[in-house]
Amino acid sequence: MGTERFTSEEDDVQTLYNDLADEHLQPLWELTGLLTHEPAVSTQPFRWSGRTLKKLAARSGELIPIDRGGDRRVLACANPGLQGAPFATSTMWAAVQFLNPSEGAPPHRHTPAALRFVLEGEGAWTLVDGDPLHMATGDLVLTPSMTFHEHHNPGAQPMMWMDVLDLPMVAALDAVFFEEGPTEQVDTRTDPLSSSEQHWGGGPGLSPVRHLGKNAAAPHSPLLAYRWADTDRALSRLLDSDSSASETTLRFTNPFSGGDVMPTMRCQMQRVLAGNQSAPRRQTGSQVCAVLHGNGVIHVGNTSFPVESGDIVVIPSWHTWQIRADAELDLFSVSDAPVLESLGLYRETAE
Ligand code: 1HN
Repeated sequence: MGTERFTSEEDDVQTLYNDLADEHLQPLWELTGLLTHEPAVSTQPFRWSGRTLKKLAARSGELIPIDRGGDRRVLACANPGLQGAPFATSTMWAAVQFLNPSEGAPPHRHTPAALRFVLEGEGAWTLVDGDPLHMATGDLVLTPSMTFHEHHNPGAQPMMWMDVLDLPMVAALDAVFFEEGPTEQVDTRTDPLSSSEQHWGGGPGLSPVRHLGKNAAAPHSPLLAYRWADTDRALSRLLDSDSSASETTLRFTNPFSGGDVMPTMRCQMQRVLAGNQSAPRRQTGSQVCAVLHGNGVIHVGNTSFPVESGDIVVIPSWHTWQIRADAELDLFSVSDAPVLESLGLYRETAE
């Protein structure tokens, strides 16, 4: 396809523009919208209802076998601002994945990093490089870049969870690689405690000396599962420590480095007590949020979404957002903030 042919009323300038277009060149002086005073954001504020996601995922579970298309039964959240792309934000994929009892999704690995967050249910396992990680409500499970991963559900109930990947960002960088696993067979092991947690989940601030040196080069957390019981206890203690506080936020961190769990995605959990509003905030970079518990309203830019547990909400870059909790609200969020921070592009304002 040719590049845009600019027009001029002066004949010799028009001739120049024709010659430029033939050479795939564009005159900057005719271009507008390249440098905006503030980010020109295509990603739109949006909410996917948890009830609807659950119903449509269950219908997919009845109709669609798991081996059709990518070996995963996944409904991608497609942001209406992104021209039909199956992306929740310009940098992040978000989706729900559904597994029937006794189903398995075979191993593969890819450069885009992924995480799973469970909004409801339990009884499925994700194996990360062969390590079986149980999944239950409120748990965060990591599948860092290029780790083999597979899922299976030995339970009696179907299971659904949210997937978030940095796929659009890795695709924009032309760095997507994908490989099938060494076997077609799903590994159906179900250890009660993963090896990752045996080594790194022993207790607050306790790191195994034997493994400390080994993780130095890894860009992601060696702890691959963050359990709801721990997150819940930490949130409660933070709020108990300050009787005037009406909200608090925890960041999921790499116990080895203290940094984010993965180099491209930041994970946090915010609790807003019933009858309160969080402070309004805005920052560069986009967020995918999921309501774990409670209900209320999330204001994003000029839009207000009534939310309840199970809902997924997108907060685009540089949009002011605020939470109103009608019932105590726990909001899990994933953002691309580590990337913006490491590139010197992170900005934040408290309104
Ligand atoms: C993927 O590997 C999974 O392994 C889920 O569960 C969703 C979306 C895009 C690309 C890879 C999974 C995915 C995905």
